[in-house]
Amino acid sequence: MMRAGIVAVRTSPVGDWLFDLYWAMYQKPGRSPKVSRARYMESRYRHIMASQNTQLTELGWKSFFSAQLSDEEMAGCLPVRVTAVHRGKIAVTRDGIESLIEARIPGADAEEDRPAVGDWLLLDRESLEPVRLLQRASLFKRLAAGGRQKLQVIAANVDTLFIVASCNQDFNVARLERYLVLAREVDVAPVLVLTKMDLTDRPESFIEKARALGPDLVVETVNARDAASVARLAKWCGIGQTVALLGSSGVGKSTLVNTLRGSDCLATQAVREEDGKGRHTTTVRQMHRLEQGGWLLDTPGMRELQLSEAATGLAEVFDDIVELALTCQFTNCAHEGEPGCQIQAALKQGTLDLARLDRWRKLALEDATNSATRATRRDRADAAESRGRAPSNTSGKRPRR
Ligand SMILES: Nc1nc2c(ncn2[C@@H]2O[C@H](COP(=O)(O)OP(=O)(O)O)[C@@H](O)[C@H]2O)c(=O)[nH]1
Ligand SMILES: [Mg+2]
Ligand SMILES: [Zn+2]
Repeated sequence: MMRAGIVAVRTSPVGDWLFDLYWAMYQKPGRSPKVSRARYMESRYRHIMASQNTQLTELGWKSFFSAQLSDEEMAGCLPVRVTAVHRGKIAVTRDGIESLIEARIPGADAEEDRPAVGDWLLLDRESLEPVRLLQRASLFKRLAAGGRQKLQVIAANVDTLFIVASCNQDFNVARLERYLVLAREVDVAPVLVLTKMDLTDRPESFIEKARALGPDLVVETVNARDAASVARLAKWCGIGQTVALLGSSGVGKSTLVNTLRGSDCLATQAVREEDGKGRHTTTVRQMHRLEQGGWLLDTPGMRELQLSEAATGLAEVFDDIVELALTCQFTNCAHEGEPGCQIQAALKQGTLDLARLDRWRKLALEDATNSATRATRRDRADAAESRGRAPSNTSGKRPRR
């Protein structure tokens, strides 16, 4: 306790200053200190730790992260949050102070180990050099554009995902399903935010389509330009809460950030009237602090993302289809006319929508293809080794027992 107390006092410039002043006053000959050095140190320690803890909590610090620190790290390291990612540099925040540091972390060369916005990073207290990234509570990543299947980290430690869509011709069920799969896969609670309710006579028709995406899905309809309307999103933006925004260009993500922040810090874009689409304006990945204590994260680069290794998310968003498939007569049923296919039966009965089945097929195929490519790249050695093993039976149909 005391050792840590000294560390805490010594590393705070104000603590150092107060400490020196205190000792200068009480070390004068003839004056006896009213409190012992130990008690002084302890009260300073308590005060500093308490204020540090509140500041960390405001940044989103949780027991999930503190539990990862060893005793040595507890004494020798400072946790900071990565609040912006620039080219080669990252902005880290602590105690309300933001500083730009090198993005390179020693020994962390894999793409997935690079700092993403939202990450918690340990710095050495003395040198302020990065020590290590803490394990993430959630991580959004994507395959970088181009055929190389390179992984890119987008955002870490997100509590809620605002999936943003607008009440106009841009509203696209397939795209929303894709975003939902992603949220479920990463295990981040999704909220579907329908913007531009002020521009439509029939917001109900969009709400209805949105609700059809899942029985438990939270749907909120707003005018993103109106603070009173956007206030209904406040419950996800409390102290220390991190909310990421995801949605096509022009749906109102930056507008939401600005309205929630009560400032015009982000450039929004004029929408082309004829097709409702906007141009891309957001480029840096950054966390924006809200008055009510939460953090908003605009995430360029996530909207065009491909699914990869998202089988769990797919199964959750399309649980109706997956449940049917589990009761098909053949375990490897392709649902294309095999006897005893429950999916075909549901289509005939009208309990399953063909369009929804097609969207599921498309996403499942995309996921399978990307996952396979990545697996191949990741484990070439293993793949080479397993080529020697007997191939699995893929020809005949396998009846369910
Ligand atoms: N009337 C109205 N306009 C909106 C709403 N949300 C966004 N806009 C406008 O739509 C355009 C695109 O918004 P923007 O926030 O830049 O979209 P982003 O690409 O998702 O960040 C801007 O001109 C906004 O003013 C809304 O709820 N109602
Ligand atoms: Mg924007
Ligand atoms: Zn089937």
